[in-house]
Amino acid sequence: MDIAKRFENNPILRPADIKPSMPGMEILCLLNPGAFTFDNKTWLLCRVAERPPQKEGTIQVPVFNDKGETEILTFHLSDPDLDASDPRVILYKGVNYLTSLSHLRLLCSENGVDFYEPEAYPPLFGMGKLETFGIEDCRVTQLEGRYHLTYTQVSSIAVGVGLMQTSDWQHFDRQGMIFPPHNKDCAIFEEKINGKYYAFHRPSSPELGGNYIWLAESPDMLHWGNHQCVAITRPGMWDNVRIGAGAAPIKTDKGWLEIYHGANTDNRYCLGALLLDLENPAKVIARSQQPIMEPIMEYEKTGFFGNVIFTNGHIVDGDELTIYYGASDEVICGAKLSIAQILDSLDL
Ligand code: MAN
Repeated sequence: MDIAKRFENNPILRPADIKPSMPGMEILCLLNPGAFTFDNKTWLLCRVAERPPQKEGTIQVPVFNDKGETEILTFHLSDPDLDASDPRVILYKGVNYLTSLSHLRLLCSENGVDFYEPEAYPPLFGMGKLETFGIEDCRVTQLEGRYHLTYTQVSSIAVGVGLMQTSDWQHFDRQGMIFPPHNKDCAIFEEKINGKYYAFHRPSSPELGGNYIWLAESPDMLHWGNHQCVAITRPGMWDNVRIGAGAAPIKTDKGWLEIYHGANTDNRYCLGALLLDLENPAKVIARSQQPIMEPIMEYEKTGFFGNVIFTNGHIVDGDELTIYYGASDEVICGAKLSIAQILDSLDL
């Protein structure tokens, strides 16, 4: 059952609301923001997906080259070697390219609903060989006086998880890849457990196994071990093909509450919840049978890639959980949920 109360003015951010990062680019999608509080404001670290204006009969694909400059590759739609059936990714002669290049943009708000781009905080772009196809879907964890950013690093050779750390949102320590390919959807817990850092991550296995949620622990956030699988996809259900963690789990009396996304065979993305033991988060106490939020509004059903609700950022205030999410892979929306109601829905 959908128990989310959507913001009345959804979508709160659309591609036209911000400027492209450079001349010659247009913003195709604004999506999947990390969320955090800083300087008494609510902030979103939004994924901005850009591409050059398209010329008829072709697909123009942007990539970062070795020098960190944006280069445009052109593919002809009539080329028999081109598979352009997915709007997000094309396949040419056995090689995948993304149709857009994502960077991360900081926006802030006094009321959590009306967001603007402050001048003093520059965008974050991909850097180096492992980010030539951009950076995406950043989770922001507040811990020990710093912000820890876990995001998807995309390049022609890999999709993995990178870590950046900051305390002022002006200077960033780029720590490189912490979970090697194929991996994404990483969220670091906002508290240590028995002296160790914990994180969810989502390795993908093309043969045995699948797209499951895993848990790892670390002494320093750079070296992760004791990997354990905590949740797998469920045949015949709404999350039967792909699942992945959202933002950092919420600490409740009943356990760690994690909001996750699940996709089915039709690529329909819904949200559900997992409840994990406070002392041993590898132990699952409960899991949503039905989604707690699913694409039902027009802006969630149609867009760049329709029928998608994807979250990787939220703000907790007592029982009130404000989720920020990407809808239809194109716009950013907000919704409020009651944590008690989510726990009730788990039939504990
Ligand atoms: C998938 C989708 C895209 C994303 C790529 C790379 O194809 O989630 O939106 O850009 O993976 O992460």
